[in-house]
Amino acid sequence: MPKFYLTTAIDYVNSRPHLGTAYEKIAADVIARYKRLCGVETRFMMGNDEHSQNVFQRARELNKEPLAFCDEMESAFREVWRRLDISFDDFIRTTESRHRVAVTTLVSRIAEAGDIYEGFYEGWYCVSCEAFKQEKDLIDGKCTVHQKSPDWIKEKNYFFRLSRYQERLRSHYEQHPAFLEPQSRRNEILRLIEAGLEDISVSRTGQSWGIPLPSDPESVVYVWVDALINYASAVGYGVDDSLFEKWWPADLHVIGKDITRFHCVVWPAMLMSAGLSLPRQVFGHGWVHWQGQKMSKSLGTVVDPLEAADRLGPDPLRFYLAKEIAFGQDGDFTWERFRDRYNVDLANNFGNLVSRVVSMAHRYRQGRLIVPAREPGPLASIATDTVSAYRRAMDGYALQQGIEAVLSLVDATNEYIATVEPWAVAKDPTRSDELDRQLCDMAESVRIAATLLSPVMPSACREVLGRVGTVAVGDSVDELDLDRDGVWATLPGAERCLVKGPALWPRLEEGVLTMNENADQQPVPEKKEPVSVVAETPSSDASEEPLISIDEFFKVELRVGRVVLAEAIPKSKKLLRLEVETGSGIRQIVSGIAKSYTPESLVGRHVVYVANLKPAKLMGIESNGMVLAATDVNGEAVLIEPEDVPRAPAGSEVK
Ligand code: ME8
Repeated sequence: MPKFYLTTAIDYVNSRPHLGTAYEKIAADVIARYKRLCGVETRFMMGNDEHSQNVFQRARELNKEPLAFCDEMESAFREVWRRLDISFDDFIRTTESRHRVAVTTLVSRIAEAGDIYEGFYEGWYCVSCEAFKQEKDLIDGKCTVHQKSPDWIKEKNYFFRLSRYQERLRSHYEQHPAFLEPQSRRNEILRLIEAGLEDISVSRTGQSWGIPLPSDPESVVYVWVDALINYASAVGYGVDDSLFEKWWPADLHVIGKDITRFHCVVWPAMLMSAGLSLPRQVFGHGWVHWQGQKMSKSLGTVVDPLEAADRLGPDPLRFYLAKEIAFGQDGDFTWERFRDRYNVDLANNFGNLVSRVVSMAHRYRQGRLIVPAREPGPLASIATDTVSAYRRAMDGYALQQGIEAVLSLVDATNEYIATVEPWAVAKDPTRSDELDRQLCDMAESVRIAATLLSPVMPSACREVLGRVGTVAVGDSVDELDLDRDGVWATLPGAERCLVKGPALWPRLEEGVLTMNENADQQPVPEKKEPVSVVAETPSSDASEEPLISIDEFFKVELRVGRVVLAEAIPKSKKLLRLEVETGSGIRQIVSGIAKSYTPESLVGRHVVYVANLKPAKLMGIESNGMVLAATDVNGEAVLIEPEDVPRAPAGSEVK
């Protein structure tokens, strides 16, 4: 069985994860889940980088022992990763003894190779980067990443003969053009190597927080050297030879572009010196930007990933980050864009398709589809091409393109439904076989789309697969296998039971997720309650909802009203403001029927409305009630009107 060892950068724990660090873990998780979907034995490793001065200082500020503080932060990090559904196989902390053994062993091997010597360092050091800086790295005397003035330090240091590896590194890049992706990063690093490498400090003196240098326990190993070795210690280096032999070298290190130099110059040179194989590939992803600059804890420009996941769900967040930020490039996060993409891609597109397919299967076939002996329709070949395009993209870590490929299958399926009009076919009993074929093909298309999107949205796709009758709801997507499940199923006679459920991604109205750009950079939700859902797509029958008693039903006061005024609400595509004559006065109701009715067509019409609903504000306008409408197969609203208006004028009770 092929295998794949994948790592992310290990995080400094001086503060909690933010959306930028979470982006990296989500992207790596999509890759890990994709590999597993392809049947590859995968080891996905994450962890915490604890021997940083920042961590030590933060613990002191909080009056805590550094290790106790790191223990607390481990729980906080694990909780965030759990809530974002990150499927790491192991989690390493640099204060663990397995790591200490690995660092001691590897640094000793480098020393034995004659590559460590004693010297003296006088120069700049940026604690936020944990990096020695040269004048040329600073702008206006400040570190360009953290915009802070570095410290001037003078201390005894041990140096690593990095310069000795310049030629070997250059030839490694030549022989392994894919060692560092994307290509722009590779060019940057090659220029750096060709400009000449200087030896680097690998120890710090006068510090107690760290792993003692084997040759001089008065010094500690420089935190970056310590941290890089985690990739080896996580698979047993120096502790468990058979584990190490099985997994080393790593297939892919996923890291941010700011730390490529450490991973693509220092780390390979350390491995060369210690006589170990080099990782097969390093991918330097871009930054998540917030208001035009890198989201960063030291700059204080962060969004809490749990806040984002709580708003719309972890799957929509994973989807947004993987689709909207091309892997390898920088990309923006804004609350407005997050909401808009959610509405367009998930609520209106994929979610709506799932609802329509399930709804039609129930309307025309009681939810039970039997694959007919007829040839599959045009969706079969589109789906097959989609699977190939998806594989090509995902194999090259073009996550965005992989997702786009699946969305094009979703679009094609929506278009197919609009073209073949199953509702018209259903009216003709002689075309029953044709309808069976159409329903099966649509369901099959949704199944393939959900299978392919499962690495991105594991829990939502499990739900979708359950609804189209392929995975018992509750089963995990971990059992999926792309070779088997990414193939269009054509077995005549096979049965599939589709399951109804509530809207997967209820559409959000404008204003539900807004951001006060000038406030303390935290989202300002208008309300925490369920978001306003208008013109819901057809979903479940009353028979599937929990039953209510007649007394409960009578609590709802339904009345006939007559629309006397209707007007559009600025900036809302869905809402109309209605004034409704109730028999005893005029009442203002905001209704989500703008897509189905023009304001003019409503004036003078009789409607049924809920009269005892608590007032609510929609787009800042108070609504005193709710107009009732059915939804047709396309999700359009169809108003409920009394059949005989003169006998049931405005004010009449409806039971
Ligand atoms: O660098 N967008 O830890 P860290 C995207 N401990 N990625 C971002 C980001 C943003 N706005 N901000 C940070 C460290 N990252 C070291 C790594 S590995 C041996 C040691 C990425 O907590 C960053 O590039 O500062 C890095 O890959 C990861 O988050 C952890 O950053």
